[in-house]
Amino acid sequence: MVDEAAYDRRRLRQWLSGRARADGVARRDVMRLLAAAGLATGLPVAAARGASAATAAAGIVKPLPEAWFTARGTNAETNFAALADSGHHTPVSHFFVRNHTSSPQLDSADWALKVWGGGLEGGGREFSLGDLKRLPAVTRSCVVECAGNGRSYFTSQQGQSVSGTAWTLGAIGSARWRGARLADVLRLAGLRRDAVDVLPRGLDADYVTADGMNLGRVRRPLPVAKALDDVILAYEMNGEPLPPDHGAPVRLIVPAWIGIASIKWVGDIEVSTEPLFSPWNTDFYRLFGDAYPPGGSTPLSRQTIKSAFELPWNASLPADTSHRLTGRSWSGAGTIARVEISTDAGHTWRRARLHDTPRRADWVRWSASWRPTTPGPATVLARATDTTGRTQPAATQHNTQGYLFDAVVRHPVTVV
Ligand SMILES: Nc1nc2c(c(=O)[nH]1)N[C@H]1C(S)=C(S)[C@@H](COP(=O)(O)O)O[C@H]1N2
Ligand SMILES: [Mo]
Repeated sequence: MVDEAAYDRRRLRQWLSGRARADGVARRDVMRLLAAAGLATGLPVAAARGASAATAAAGIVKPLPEAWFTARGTNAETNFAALADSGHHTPVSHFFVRNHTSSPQLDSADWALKVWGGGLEGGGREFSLGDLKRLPAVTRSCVVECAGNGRSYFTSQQGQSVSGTAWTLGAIGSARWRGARLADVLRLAGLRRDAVDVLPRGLDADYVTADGMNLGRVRRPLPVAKALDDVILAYEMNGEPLPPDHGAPVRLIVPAWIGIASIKWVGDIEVSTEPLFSPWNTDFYRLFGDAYPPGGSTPLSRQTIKSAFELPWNASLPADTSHRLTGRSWSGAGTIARVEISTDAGHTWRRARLHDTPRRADWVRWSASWRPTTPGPATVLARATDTTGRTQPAATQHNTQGYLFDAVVRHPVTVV
């Protein structure tokens, strides 16, 4: 970018328009904000957006074409319909982004991971990217999925109010991650036998809540047992160096756990012989509400079970034509055992055909054919069951922050 000032102005405009749509800020407020920032002289927000056919989310580096993404504030949701003809893994170009602030662009030559704390023998250790690459590399295919994925259905399907980003089902992606084992790094750093928690922390900016509280850098404790099991310090995604929006140069990948565990742009890891806390395991990422204790549930760890059609919301499907309905299902507990489809709002169900060998912490693609006959509105449903015997229910127990929605989503279509 040659003209840095112009770039900054464009970014701020994008940020304002993204925020406007995410928060329902009236256009007049956006214009007031723009005026305050001295930017109201240029294009109106809507025109700036239309011109590029890209959607704007503050602080995201990669392009966000409207066909592939829905911007939600500082985040970008993958449109499931855009995955219809892609392979098992989500291309980096289509992978959802969930940022508390914005993607920092770090220089990997300057980057180092500091491992420190009372849970280590000795004074800790630093690892450069080269150091990590010299350790045995592991490759793992798994999803990263936000704990709030599907949150909007608490409201649209169950009539309940919840706080947080109103995701549909696209706050998930699957990739082939490659990196060093966190277990190897912790052992080289002198992990003590009585260590209980590790606390990875991102190098992105401090997170300041809507009401102005600075919560510091994004960080969430992880029990040592999980850290030693299958966690990766990933430096590659789908065979390429990790891109800026997904945590370059190095992020954690914590298979089967909620997305917040997979800290991006990791800069340091505290190791402790005492349980550790941060707002991300005390206030956020616990279940609060009528069905839960006053202090909330225990901190969330594993993801739940979900299914999604690769079909636009309110898709039009011609009658008396055979359609191949496709989609994906996943579970944080077992692997997917079966997927059932209903094209009559849940009265009758039939098995979908699976197109991947179900694997732990990853999704499976599936398909089912449907030849609708009667024009008019219809509802299609997909319901997965995993190998622990868990089946997606008709409704999810409410929690105030709208985490872990697992109910069958009622997907409207119109037969024409
Ligand atoms: N440092 C840092 N790590 C982070 C986040 C963040 O904002 N900062 N967001 C978390 C959340 S809530 C999710 S769901 C995943 C999203 O990963 P992605 O943006 O690569 O899809 O990253 C997690 N790691
Ligand atoms: Mo998340």
